[in-house]
Amino acid sequence: MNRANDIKTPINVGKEVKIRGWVHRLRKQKEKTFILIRDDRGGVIQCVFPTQKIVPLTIESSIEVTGMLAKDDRAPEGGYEIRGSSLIVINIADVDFPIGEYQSAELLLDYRHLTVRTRRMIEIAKIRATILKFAREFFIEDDWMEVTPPIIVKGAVEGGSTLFKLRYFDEEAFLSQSAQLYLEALIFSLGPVWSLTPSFRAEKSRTVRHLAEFSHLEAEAPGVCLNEILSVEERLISYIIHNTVRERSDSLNFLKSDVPSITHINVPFDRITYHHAIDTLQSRDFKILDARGKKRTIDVGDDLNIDSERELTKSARKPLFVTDYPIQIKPFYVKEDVHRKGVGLSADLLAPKGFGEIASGGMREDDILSIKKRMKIEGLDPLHYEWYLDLRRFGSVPHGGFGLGIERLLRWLANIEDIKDTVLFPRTMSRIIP
Ligand code: AMO
Repeated sequence: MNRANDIKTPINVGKEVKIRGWVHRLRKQKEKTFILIRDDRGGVIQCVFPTQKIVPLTIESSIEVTGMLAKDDRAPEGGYEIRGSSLIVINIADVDFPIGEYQSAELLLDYRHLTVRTRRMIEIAKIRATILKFAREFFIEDDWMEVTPPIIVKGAVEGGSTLFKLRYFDEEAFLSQSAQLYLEALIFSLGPVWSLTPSFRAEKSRTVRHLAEFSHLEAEAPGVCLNEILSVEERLISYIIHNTVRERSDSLNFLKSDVPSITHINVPFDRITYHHAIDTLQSRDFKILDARGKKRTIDVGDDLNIDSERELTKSARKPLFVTDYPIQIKPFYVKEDVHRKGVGLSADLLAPKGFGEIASGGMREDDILSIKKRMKIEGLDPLHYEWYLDLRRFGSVPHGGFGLGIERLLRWLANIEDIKDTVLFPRTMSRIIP
């Protein structure tokens, strides 16, 4: 079946064309009825019928139209229209289609199963699919093996407070927060590996960049150093964004993304140390809230949060790696620099223009005693991680990797304020339907 954008070309003018789709807009005049028909990829074309010849129609009814293609500059979306000769109704929609032009964000989320038919969501879905396509292409070309780690797991990776518990037969299990530990197990026999899985975080905070379920792209490689990991991250992201801009410029422009500035991003990305970041924030008198909700100046030892990352990147032009975090604010698996006690060999990657963290990665600790000690500090029971500790007992090698949040990348690239709009069916603390 033809799609609107394939039909709308000069060679089809004067020829009979056929299209199947949904009534996107409907305008009835005394003589003529104008139907804007939307195909199954969101393309639209105007169809015109004599009003007395047309059956009563409603928004979102599914129809099949046949007619002659004509060029008419008054026609929306490209100046072509179909002068209809036959109209078959496949399904007449109820009269009260709930999505119109001006709806609250909450209502649009309540009706997300129907909102996915709006132009905005269609363009977002296209960009998302393109990002995933080029991510996979990058790894294939760079000789990484794709693997499929489990989603139901027994242990935390990113701290116990954001674990989703579930009943697994007669025992307790969790939804995976990160595939990292499993990827670490695979590098000994499969070399550089990567995966794309849903990760789950029981995030209690409502922010514009946290979801309870997100698409997590993770990679892990043996025999690498921190610089090599960061280089893979920047090459991957650069490959994704340049190809996505090339293939989806219309969608990005529709969403008012800053395409020219993204086009100018190249590797290497910028880098600052954690201490430099704190100095910068202090010089701007940047305040954070303490545990009692009182404002105080940010200090060494504080983690960077959504506000501090926004402040650091609000005028940045390219992504920024923050390196050399104090080891105590990083998870148990982050390797401590043997030459600089207390410094973690890891880095967070912050997107420019205030969008903040999109990826995080680094070298993995290979000293088994140190891992066990830090697990205990984090309240994790090393007994649950015996299999992981085996990786340090049997032929451990220096290794590292990273995790990239697809929704965070899409949010930055497509200039989307709320991360809920980067997913077709978002999961948050207050939303599990539809
Ligand atoms: P981290 O917890 O920083 O690190 O997660 C990696 C990346 O995943 C994305 N992300 C999220 N996206 C949406 N909603 C959330 N609630 C959410 N939480 C995280 C972010 C983040 O940068 N295993 C380590 C990574 C590693 O060292 O390999 C990890 O999961 O983009």
